[in-house]
Amino acid sequence: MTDEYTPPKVWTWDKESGGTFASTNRPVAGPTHDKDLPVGKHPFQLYSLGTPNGIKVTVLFEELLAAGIKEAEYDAWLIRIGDGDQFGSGFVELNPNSKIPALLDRSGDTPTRVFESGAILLYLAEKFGAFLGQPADRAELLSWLMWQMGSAPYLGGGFGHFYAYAPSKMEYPINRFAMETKRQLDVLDRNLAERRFMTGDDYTIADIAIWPWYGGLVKGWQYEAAEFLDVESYTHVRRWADEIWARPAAKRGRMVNRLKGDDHERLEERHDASDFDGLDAG
Ligand SMILES: N[C@@H](CCC(=O)N[C@@H](CS)C(=O)NCC(=O)O)C(=O)O
Repeated sequence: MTDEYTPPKVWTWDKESGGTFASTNRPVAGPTHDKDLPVGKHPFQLYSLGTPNGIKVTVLFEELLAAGIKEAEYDAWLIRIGDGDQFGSGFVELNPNSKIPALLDRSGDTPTRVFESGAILLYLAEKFGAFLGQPADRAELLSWLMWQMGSAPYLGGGFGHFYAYAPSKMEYPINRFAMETKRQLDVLDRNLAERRFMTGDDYTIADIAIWPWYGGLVKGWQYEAAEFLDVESYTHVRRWADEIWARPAAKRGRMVNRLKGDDHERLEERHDASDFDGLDAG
């Protein structure tokens, strides 16, 4: 592959693009095969994977349960995106966008689907009136939640893709997205220099949304890029990331639907609180 490319008049899908995930990427939506989703005993059925977008939701579920909200019991089923599970007919019915996480709320008379991790966080937090912070800070909460949803694709789909997953290292996109990722880390660092959590003194779904991506980055969990991005220099983000990591619910949430890591620090599926027995976060 060379760096030079002359785009044709009309783009067509005539070859795989290469790189990690190339085999499952397609330019069309919809299911590729018939497959029903499994359903467990709890009100909430989560279909996910232990990536940062998935971890947001499992951390919130574990926090809700830790706060004594028993109605937030959930089954977390594993969706192997590398194998194309997100294109099964049952999954596409829940999320026409074929991406984890997807949630089915079976607690009411009519099952309700929710897709997009930010929507799932807001849906659950509003349903249970928890992790929303002070009413006076609601605009901040929404702003930082939407900031995360809009910003992380530059970190993941931009920086992470070209630094870690693309078939070759290309200077232009790595430079462009490293610059943007560092700018975003600085945005967070400046906010967290003034506040304990993203919206103030309260730990909210804004923190839960941002932590798996940017907390994970400064903790060295993402793309083996800690040194390259000099994450050590974002001292306030590191302080905040450590404070969240000290929460048992964050540790449990990060274990759920996780494929990588030692067996004692991951749980491929979660159906009961006792599933964590004997595990530790490493
Ligand atoms: N904006 C979506 C993004 C979800 C997303 O990108 N999920 C990835 C894993 S982290 C996925 O399912 N990828 C499968 C694919 O692209 O085929 C959200 O926040 O829920």
